[in-house]
Amino acid sequence: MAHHRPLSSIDRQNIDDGKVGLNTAAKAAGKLYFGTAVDNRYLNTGNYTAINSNTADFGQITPANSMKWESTEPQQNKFTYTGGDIIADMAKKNGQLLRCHTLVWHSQLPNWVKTGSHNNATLIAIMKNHITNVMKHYKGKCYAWDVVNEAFDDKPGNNYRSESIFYKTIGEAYIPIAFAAAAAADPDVKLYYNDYNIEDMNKKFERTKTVVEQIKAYPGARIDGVGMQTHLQESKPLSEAAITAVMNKFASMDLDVAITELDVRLQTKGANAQARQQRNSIYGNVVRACKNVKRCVGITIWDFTDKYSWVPETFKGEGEALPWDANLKKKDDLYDAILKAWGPASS
Ligand code: 9MR
Repeated sequence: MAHHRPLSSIDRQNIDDGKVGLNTAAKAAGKLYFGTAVDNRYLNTGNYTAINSNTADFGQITPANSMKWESTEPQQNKFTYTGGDIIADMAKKNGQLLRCHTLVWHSQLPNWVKTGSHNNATLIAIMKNHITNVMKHYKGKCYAWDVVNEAFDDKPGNNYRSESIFYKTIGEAYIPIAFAAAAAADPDVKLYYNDYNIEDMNKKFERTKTVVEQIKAYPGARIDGVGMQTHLQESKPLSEAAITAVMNKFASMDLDVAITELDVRLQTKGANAQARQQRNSIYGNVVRACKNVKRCVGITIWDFTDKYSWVPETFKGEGEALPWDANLKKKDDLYDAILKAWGPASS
């Protein structure tokens, strides 16, 4: 008979044996995967690859950097897929799904795109050429593509990012145009809009909703899902109900949702058990929200170890955002919180 209970010593034994993990638990809850970002830079260090290749924990991977424009088309029309191919091959070898990230973003662009002199027509052609080439190269290998990433800024009003070369040159039409090019390049892969602060109804949610409507109305364009990056802070908890509500809104627009870059950071100096407990419970809220909503396909954490997290590099004094610590040791408390939130794997 089905029953809910805390992790027992038998569960613990199964975890240690690698039989039960974050991914197997997600699948038991009806999801496609639990996954992690992986960065080419760290593949041959320590047991990094052994951990990210353990499919009990990770049934999906995302390249953290190597499919971005500066890596795939560093010079105009000269495509280089070395790093991305390594990740794609690893996913295939491990039997993991691959989320491909990302085609059109204002950041990590080569200079020829960022500071080149373009007009509307030339930049549209450049963008379409990039999308078409990269997507054709990875055809059949990606479960999903983040077609456009982070189109809106963080200032009050969350307007289109004025620093984006695409917005500056093409205007807001660049987004539906990109989705039309992506739909033409590969009819099978899932096409996503991906952003942060959209998991909070009070922030970029409305903007995202509008952009989805524009994409859907544009001839030839297709959008299958919204990627909620979900870079959260221990000091700003988001409830299960709040995240569930946002997911349900996207689902009601006939979209899949995916948690694409989950981490929950805290102030590391003086961090105590209470702060870590709060972080763990926010992770639990995200997992339960995904469990609640049928159209939520899965969750990806943005790398699995604090050692290689983007957080300390970006936010001074913050960290401890991931389930493996800086020595690549599993944090039992956070790991178990995620596992429990998925619910018992059997019974
Ligand atoms: O994890 C990535 C890090 O290694 C890069 O230095 C950084 C550069 O902007 O990008 C990081 O990944 C970002 C992702 O592509 C988009 N959402 C925010 C992520 C964290 O910055």
